[in-house]
Amino acid sequence: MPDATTTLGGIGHSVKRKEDPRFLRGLGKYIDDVKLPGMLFMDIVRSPHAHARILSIDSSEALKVPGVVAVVTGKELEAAGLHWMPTLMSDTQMVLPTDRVCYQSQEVACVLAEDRYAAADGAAAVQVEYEALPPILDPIKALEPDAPLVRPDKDKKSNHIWHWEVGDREATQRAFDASDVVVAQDIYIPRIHVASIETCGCVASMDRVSGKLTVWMTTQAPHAIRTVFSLVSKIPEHKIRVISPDIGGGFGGKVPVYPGYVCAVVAALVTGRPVKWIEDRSENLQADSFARDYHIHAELAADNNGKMQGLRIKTIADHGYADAAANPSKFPAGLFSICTGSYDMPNAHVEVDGVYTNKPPGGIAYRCSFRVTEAVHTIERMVDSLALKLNMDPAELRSKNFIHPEQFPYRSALGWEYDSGNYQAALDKAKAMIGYDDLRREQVEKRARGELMGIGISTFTEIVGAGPSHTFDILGIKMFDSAEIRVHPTGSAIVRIGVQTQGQGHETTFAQIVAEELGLPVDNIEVEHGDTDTAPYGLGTYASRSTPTAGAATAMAARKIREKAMHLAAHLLEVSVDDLEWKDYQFQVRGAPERFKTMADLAFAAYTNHPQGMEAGLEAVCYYDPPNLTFPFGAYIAVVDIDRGTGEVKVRRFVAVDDCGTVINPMIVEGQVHGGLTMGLAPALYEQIWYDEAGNIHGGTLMDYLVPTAMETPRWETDRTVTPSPHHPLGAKGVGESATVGAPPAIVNAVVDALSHLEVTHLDIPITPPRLWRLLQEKGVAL
Ligand code: MCN
Ligand code: CUN
Repeated sequence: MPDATTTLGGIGHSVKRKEDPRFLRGLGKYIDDVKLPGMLFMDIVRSPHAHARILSIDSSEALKVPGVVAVVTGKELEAAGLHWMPTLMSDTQMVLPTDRVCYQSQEVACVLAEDRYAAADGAAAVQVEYEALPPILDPIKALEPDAPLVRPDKDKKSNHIWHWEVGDREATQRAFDASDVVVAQDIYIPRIHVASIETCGCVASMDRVSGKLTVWMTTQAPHAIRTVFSLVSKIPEHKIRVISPDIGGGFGGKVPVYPGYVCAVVAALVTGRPVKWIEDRSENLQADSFARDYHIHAELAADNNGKMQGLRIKTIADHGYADAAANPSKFPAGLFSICTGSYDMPNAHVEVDGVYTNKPPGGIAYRCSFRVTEAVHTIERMVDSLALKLNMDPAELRSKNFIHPEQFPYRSALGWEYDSGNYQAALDKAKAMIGYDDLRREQVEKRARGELMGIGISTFTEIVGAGPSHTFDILGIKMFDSAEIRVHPTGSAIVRIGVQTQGQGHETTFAQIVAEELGLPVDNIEVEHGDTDTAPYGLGTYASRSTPTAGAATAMAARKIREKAMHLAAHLLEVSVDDLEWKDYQFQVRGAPERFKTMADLAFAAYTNHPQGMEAGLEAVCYYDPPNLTFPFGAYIAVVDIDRGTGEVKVRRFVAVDDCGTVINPMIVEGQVHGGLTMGLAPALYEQIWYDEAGNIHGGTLMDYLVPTAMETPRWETDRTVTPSPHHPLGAKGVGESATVGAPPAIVNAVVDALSHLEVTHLDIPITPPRLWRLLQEKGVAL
């Protein structure tokens, strides 16, 4: 007989996803499925230049295209004071330009038409006269004193945006002076793009009767967007409704506000008709927020035994023409300062400088909670460099430096308080799964035969769950999150949460939390989110924060309900609350377990038989402000074989042991890890966006931006350890990005390991076949 928790589908059960029946049958409701009577379609004219003056924009031919209703340019927006908008990092970004464009594919004008095709024909007919200007593309050259300005509109006459540093510079210097060995490395982490299946878009509609603006949009943070819309447009917040319906992948790319959204909203207000805007694939890849683009110089100091003494990092962050990253406002370089990783690093100092260039704005997205990928890549590569220098096994070097379980809560040299961890246990498990010692022996044999095989390790620490509201905010809005639960009389319930899903399965996992806490079956619990008119205020889904914040809020709200239910139970059973205990998902009389009330009994009583003086109903709200972030971690080991004839890297095996504390749904967590690993393989071996000297984008279409398919993806071998978070009510940590953060250095370390006997100490990503083949040729080992 299944036990109570199996029937309930509570925490720890691989409940099948409630959202899948609609997705698998093609019945999801995405933005493009929103169709309103009288709806106009918008298309965008984009700049062919990376940097140019706009001499004129002639819309007359476009307006002659049958079906075209209007053309909107920056001049029109300027008249309404809407041609610039704030970014989430308090920078400014053009909605539409009035006089210059700052990157290739920048929005120049938008065309509104009766259908999508007329809009596209209209956009092609808009004539724009440009005077090309030399683009500034290299962020290092952009910092030279005589470099031309990307942003002449700014008071500061420099391409330097901000300087940020943390740690103790002098103490770190002393540690370096006193150390036996230092390894130093330049590491470039290139620009990449999330390439979610669904591109961005919106439908904006103004109801002329109620005066209410509704915007269906591909956003990961509907409430924050509504507040910012209200502040910028002066439309009262209750007259704005933002709905984030089914979303076909977010991965961070749907956190920022893009000019297209704003143009569509303005067009709906001006024309009085609903307006739909949906990006095409190249617009999505070329103009939307990108990730990474960090030029890193790192140094790691240690003593001869391999005990780390200090870490020093200097980074130039290329932010394109505007700092439109979606970081918490006090963290211009995100949580890059997690770069001391899983190691007990006594001293560290980190500096990051943000720089403007003629490229699309951004600097966060791609499944990474605020620059953690860059941090993890740096430290995991540096640890391997050190191992090579000391001629020490990289697993042994890691073990020597891990923070020990008894050191938690652990305060890092850069100021974080790690909540819990057991790094050695995860590494031991991964080593056992993959057969580490046998692989090392195999490598020796293969090397003797001239075959190139490598083993790479990454033992990373993540930092997710922003955030404690005393340090974390976005544009001043504090980063808490929320849940609201209402139990209906017949024992079913609705849960509304401030975060939402872009594919993570929240409709299932949040119901599981309530099932566990209240003893109601998961099938009877509906989860609703993404609609600002109904969901409680929350900051949205990114930075793997849903479980740490709204997950905690859901548990706490359920506990408030349980508290009230206990009083109802005491009333019904005619005992004092002190005589009751919550056991086997029921309130039982202590010592007389045959006298009990289930949550369904109590829900009914809450509406039909509640004691005089008690409020009717059974519902609760919680706004949860986490006391700390959560620090999930993992140990990954990759085995690669290099084809000496083609330079192709084949990932033969990949073992991923993750620890995200208490697991709510093991199947969903495994799915998150599988997807995350594939998104970690991608930048390691395939994906990159780069710009040529004229500022033309490369990697701006799926012809040359290589998203891995089932063909390239190895069979992931996953397992886990469980080290609960001591401060989360369920002990759970986030997991949504761990694999993307942890995987790339494991693969790079494996490739470098395969070539280490040829004096190869580092490779930048992506390690593509042509790049690697050239290196094999140089080393005289290419076939
Ligand atoms: N989970 C769990 N037990 C845990 C931790 C998480 O069962 N201990 C479950 C959660 O309940 C949730 C899922 O795993 O269903 C992910 O939870 P969490 O780690 O809290 O992350 P978020 O829900 O906040 O998701 C955001 C994260 C981010 S930031 C990116 S980027 C990313 C990712 O999720 N984007 C995704 N995974 C994605 N998966 C899909 N399908 N689509 C995206 O856009
Ligand atoms: Cu930065 S990718 Mo996720 O945090 O949405």
